[in-house]
Amino acid sequence: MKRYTLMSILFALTATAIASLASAHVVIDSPKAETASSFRAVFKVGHGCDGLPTTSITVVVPSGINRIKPMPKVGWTLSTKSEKLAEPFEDHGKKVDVRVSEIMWSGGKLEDAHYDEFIALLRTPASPGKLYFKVTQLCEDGSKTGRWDWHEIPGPGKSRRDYKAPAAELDVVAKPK
Ligand SMILES: [Cu+2]
Repeated sequence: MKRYTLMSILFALTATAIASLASAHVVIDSPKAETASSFRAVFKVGHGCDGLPTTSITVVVPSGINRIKPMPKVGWTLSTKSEKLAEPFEDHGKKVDVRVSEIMWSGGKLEDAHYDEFIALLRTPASPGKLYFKVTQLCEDGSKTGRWDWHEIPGPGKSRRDYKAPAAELDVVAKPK
């Protein structure tokens, strides 16, 4: 009887672990940052596309983030897209009028059974609020392809948990004075 109860508990724990893995999606680790601060955004990739290995990760940088530097990754090709800023800003005494608007790591292979992280260092905006990074995950194995568009941004009164493919969220909170 005692043994049976323990088995039930173990089974329940395993079920919970699987459920939380399934909802892992692509998320930012510890997604809370202070305004006007440096933040190391770690995009956690918890699974492939229906069993297929991940071959590229593209992150759209939300407006409000004018400074972001992606970390190169061994085995992956790093590329970025930039756009002109409406309002230039100063950095280390120099005028900056472009920002990185998209980051892509491609050409690698992350098996569905494995886990990896894609990292960028960014400067958070001066005003608080939630930022959403749309992530596109492409998968390929031979002739089979798959994709996840982590693009959904919660509407009023909803949270990312209400969506099947939510965008990666970063909560920017006011820096304590
Ligand atoms: Cu998931």
